Amino acid sequence: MNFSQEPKHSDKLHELGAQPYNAEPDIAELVQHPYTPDELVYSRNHCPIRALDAATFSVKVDGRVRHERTFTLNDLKRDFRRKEVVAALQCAGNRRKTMQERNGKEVEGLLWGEGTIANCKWAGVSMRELLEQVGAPPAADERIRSLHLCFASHVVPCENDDWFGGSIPLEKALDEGEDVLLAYEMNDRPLSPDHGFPFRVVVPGYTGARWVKWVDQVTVADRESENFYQKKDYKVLPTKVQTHEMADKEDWWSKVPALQANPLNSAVASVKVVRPGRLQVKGYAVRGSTGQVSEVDVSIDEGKAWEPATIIYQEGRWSWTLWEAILDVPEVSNGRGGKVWCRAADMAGTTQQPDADWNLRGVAYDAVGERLLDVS
Ligand SMILES: Nc1nc2c(c(=O)[nH]1)N[C@H]1C(S)=C(S)[C@@H](COP(=O)(O)O)O[C@H]1N2
Ligand SMILES: [Mo]
Repeated sequence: MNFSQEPKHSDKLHELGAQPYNAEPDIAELVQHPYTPDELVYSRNHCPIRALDAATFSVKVDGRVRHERTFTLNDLKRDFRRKEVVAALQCAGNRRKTMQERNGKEVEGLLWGEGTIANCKWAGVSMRELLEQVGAPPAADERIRSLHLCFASHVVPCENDDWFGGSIPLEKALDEGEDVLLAYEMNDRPLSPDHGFPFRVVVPGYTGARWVKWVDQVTVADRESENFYQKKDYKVLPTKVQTHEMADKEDWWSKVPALQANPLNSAVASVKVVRPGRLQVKGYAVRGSTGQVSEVDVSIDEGKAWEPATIIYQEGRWSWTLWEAILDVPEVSNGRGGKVWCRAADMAGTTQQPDADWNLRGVAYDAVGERLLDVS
């Protein structure tokens, strides 16, 4: 494998860590674009980023398949059609800082704001077609219900494990309508090294940790991935688990299932004075496991009264939702400030709740959005 120097990162992102590189955009800027431009896509890494050589880098598809095979980028492009999907990528740690602030209790992990989300057009190979090619059990086979599809990247050691990996139920990968991809493009361009060049996994609706970058192995397996980031991280531990020591000692990691689908969520991204006392508020919402976002409401009285925001962008099953609302708030122009809240609901009738429980790792925070009407 050929490594070149560390790639250059976008100067539009705020860095939370340099090594490994972790950075997120300003959300007021983020919601200006339905498709997140590459330079505003957050970067989340548990390992150093390497620029790989696409001519030699390959992914092996193995496990419970009839004939395992190895593919380079050229093989994937030659042997399969190109499938596109618009989907929001989101880190489980999105809104972690908000969880810490609202619950008044420290969480463990990088204090991400609300910008670890990106809505992109992904393109690559349908995971179902790839699996069919190597003779994985077909979707109609009852046995697939208990099988998993494991993804691994052995390119470089991570913070808590020698490699990075994660898994999803095989059933999800074999369902063409779930749109799982082995992707080689983001926004109609080859993936950048930061985002997984030459290829990464795309799992619409699931937490970012399963979207394994620089993936070099895809395995049909009886068990979920053994990787640290599947088994000992990215889990919503019960609130009573207050310390990492307790989580380890009482083995909470094996009692709690891996986080897969993202929760229904929303955030207020910007507040702009249109004229004195009249504000334009913008934000995003993102679907959870029960369906696409159908409505976003805003409130200026802590959720006693809600009024509908206007949805200005949504596309297909997996995109994020952009919304805006015009609010008449005379007090604000008199210098009294205030707050605005936002709340998303989905097609199945699921609605975001006012509060969400604290969890040790600060993952999947999904209480209603909140922002100061700070217009000074
Ligand atoms: N190989 C590898 N893949 C990875 C990670 C990683 O550290 N290494 N981070 C994961 C996590 S936690 C997230 S949220 C997404 C972030 O993708 P991005 O950096 O393209 O935004 O990639 C996932 N895939
Ligand atoms: Mo993540």
